[in-house]
Amino acid sequence: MRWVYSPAHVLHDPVHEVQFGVPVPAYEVPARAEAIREAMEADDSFERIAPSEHGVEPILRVHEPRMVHFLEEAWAQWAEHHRRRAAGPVDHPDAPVPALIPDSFLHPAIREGMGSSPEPRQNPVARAGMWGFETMTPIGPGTYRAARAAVDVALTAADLVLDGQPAAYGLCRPPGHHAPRAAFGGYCFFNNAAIAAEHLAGATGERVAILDLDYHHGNGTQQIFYRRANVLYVSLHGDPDRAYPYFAGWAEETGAGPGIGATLNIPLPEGCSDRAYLTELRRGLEAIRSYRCPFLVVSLGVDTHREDPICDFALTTPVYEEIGQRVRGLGMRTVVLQEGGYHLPSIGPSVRGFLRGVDGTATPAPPA
Ligand code: Q9C
Ligand code: ZN
Repeated sequence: MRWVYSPAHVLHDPVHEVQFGVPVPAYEVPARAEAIREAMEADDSFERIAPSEHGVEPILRVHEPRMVHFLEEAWAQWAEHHRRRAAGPVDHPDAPVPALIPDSFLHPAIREGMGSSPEPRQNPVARAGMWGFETMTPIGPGTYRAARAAVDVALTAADLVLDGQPAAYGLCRPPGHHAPRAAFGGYCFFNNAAIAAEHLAGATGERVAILDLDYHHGNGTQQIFYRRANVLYVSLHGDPDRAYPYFAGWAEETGAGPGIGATLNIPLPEGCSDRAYLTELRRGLEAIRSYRCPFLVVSLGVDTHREDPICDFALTTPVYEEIGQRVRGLGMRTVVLQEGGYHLPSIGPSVRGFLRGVDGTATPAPPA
């Protein structure tokens, strides 16, 4: 299988994220993608490809242009804002500029019954609070370039499949599935999977299915396609009654308007085992089969692993191969894109195992 990687991901290098109001070491770090790269490069059945530049247009087909514009200029505006404040009595004028993390959000209740507020333009903290939805996704000096490169990785993987490869993998970093049309958050800036799905649909006129296997519900992807009949969204994830992103992912959410029936959520309990996961996966794959379309985008998060530090499922490394084989059984043209996975020692083998399953090169089971 061919797979796509850009070294530009290292430009997004957050030090801290803010959880429950407290700065903790960032989980979504460059070492994640490097661990996956190393596992892939140790396996001769994979061939690494560099991404090609696709420009900003495919992003604008999915995302609010004002948000894209904000992300493009956020760091420069924040650095300037910080320098001006630091010139006061508190800090040294050339104190290092910390990452931009919003502290105040445009909660819908603030403006209830009053119409919308104008977009803030002066203060980068206000802008971040308009376009961001939480405090775990810092913006640093290279964040925009890394996020743009992740989209190029996704689109290049989609192009490989459009050009006839049965499957391809894009090692996207930062991930994407939490970003809805008009916000960033959940370690995500641009929704790589949604942009790839739109690219496949636009290039062929065919319908596209998305299978989201990340531990977290892909609220962004669901939102982008919620009213669309030509993109099916299927997700297995930690039940939002206990798990981030808390405000989407219930089984009762099945789409709206023309998209009714084109969203399927499968929320799962704490401690979900290999066996329970495979049983529930069957329902997801059945829905994709019934949808009858040629293309599949997989949002592959391996934060379902039992060792993952921020999640609570109990999957073991070997099951990812089995999951990949079952996805292969759909017989669809498949673009696999990286989402989460935070346990550095297991993410490489888990991702590689899944891809070997999809590719039909999985290691044979030991004799019984
Ligand atoms: N205290 C992805 O896996 N932290 N994003 C949740 C809440 C944010 C995960 C913990 C998790 C974002 C792509
Ligand atoms: Zn996740």
